[in-house]
Amino acid sequence: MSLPALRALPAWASLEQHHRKIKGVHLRQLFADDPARGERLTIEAAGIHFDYSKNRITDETLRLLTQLARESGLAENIEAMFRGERINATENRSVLHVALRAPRGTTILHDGRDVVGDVHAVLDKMEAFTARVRSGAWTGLTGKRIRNVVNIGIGGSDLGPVMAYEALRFYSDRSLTMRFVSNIDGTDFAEAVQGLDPAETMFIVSSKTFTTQETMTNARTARDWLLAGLAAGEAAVARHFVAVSTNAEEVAKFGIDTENMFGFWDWVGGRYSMESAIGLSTMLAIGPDHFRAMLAGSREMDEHFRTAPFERNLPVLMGLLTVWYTDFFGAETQAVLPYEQYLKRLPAYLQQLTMESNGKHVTRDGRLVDYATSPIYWGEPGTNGQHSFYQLIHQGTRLVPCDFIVFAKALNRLGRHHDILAANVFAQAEALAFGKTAAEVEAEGAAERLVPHRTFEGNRPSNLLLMEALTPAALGKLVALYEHSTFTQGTIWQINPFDQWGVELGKALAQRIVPELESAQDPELGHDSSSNALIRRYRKLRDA
Ligand code: G6Q
Repeated sequence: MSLPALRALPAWASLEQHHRKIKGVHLRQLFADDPARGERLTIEAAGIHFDYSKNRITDETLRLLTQLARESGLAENIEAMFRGERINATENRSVLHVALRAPRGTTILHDGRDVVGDVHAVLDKMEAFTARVRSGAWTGLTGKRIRNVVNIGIGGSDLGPVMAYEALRFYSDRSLTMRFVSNIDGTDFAEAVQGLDPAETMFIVSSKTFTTQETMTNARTARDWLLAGLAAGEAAVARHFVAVSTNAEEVAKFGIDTENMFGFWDWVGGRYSMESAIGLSTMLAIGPDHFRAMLAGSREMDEHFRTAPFERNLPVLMGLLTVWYTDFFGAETQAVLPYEQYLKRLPAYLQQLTMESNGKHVTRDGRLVDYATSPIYWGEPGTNGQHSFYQLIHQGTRLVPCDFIVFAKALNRLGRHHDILAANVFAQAEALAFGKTAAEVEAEGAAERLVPHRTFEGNRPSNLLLMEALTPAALGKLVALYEHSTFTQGTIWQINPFDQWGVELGKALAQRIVPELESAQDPELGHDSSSNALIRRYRKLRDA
């Protein structure tokens, strides 16, 4: 669908005008004007209580933002995705991660084929495999059961599995040791296998393409480590390696029995793949029932996204708020602050999801954008961040919209810990919004010279997501929520969130430089003077 340029949409002009009126209005004022605001500007969606009252918005803002979504064709775009249209036009692919969590018996057609059946066939295969490993029926070459599982993958084949493993560790089988190797830096592999007995170790090589330089280098190192450790021949590979991939040919070449390959499809993008077979390590850790519960959670959010009116649609609202701050307030970043230690890798996971998706400067039809696209996502779990970078959020010169995430029930109930944790998240959202005026500081008896230092301007916006407990389903909901919020943003910005051409240039250059570092003779270098000098110096230092 060809759209008028974003700035030419009527809602955009209205939002610009509206922003001029609202930018000077303080949240203190907005709350004073409407005593019910804190309850009114909330929604319940798929078990998430979403409080967006502490945003610099009025009913008019919401009306205009949802109008922008309509004028941008968001409803049509959502339907196009769910129908399996090739909305990833630059790669001519459908985008069907929603099919990964479609229940058995439902139908989603892709090129005339029902993919839901295929999805469940793979899930069943993963389940059978998981049962064999967890029961000890699957043994390594020497007959010992598998006690260690090492996932080798990078990017979308790593960040989701690591995040999900950490997030759902509470539910994991503690008799299995799970490790993850992604970086080409040999340290990653060396540390991941520290203390592991090769006879009890299984590697999952997770790579959609099975050609990724880092993953294949790590996989070969793993094979050498295993064969040396077991003093065995190639036959050991089939007992200690399985693959998650779409490339059966390369998997077989590596020596992995394709019986032990778990497939997925080109309509699952890397950063949208943690609920496909790429989640095999997750299933091994938490078991099939919990894994399926995670899928059901995502499914609930998918349904909500597809059916709820924009005004009550959680991913749509979150996405639109990000557009509001990015394009109208000039916010450059978005902080994600989970008050849940198990979600410590969520910000890193979301960095890929959001920034690899929407870090683009060209529209779907190839025009340069004249507005800002994805903000920089970042964050750390609370309360740790409070003792470090929150200073900047409270009193710095930048506007940093925050997503706070907290659960009412602790998984590890220890004395007063959880209430103190929750008190802190509520306190932070309140302090950011309302601040502390100079008059209040003075009234507390602060020395006059300290008053400016101790004044908090406030008016710092945040969302607060309150959920009951961090269950597998809750994680599935959060993942789908951010996926669809990202989709909403990409739709408004008229970009394709599903390709990633920007990672190609550096990859290609590295391929060219590797032989220049490895050659025995000093190589002819044809780079710029800086790169040439760095390569020479590196060779010299390395060989000294
Ligand atoms: C994700 C990206 C990227 C990809 C990795 C790994 O959306 O495409 O992060 O997941 O480059 O690719 P393979 O799974 O093919 O090894």
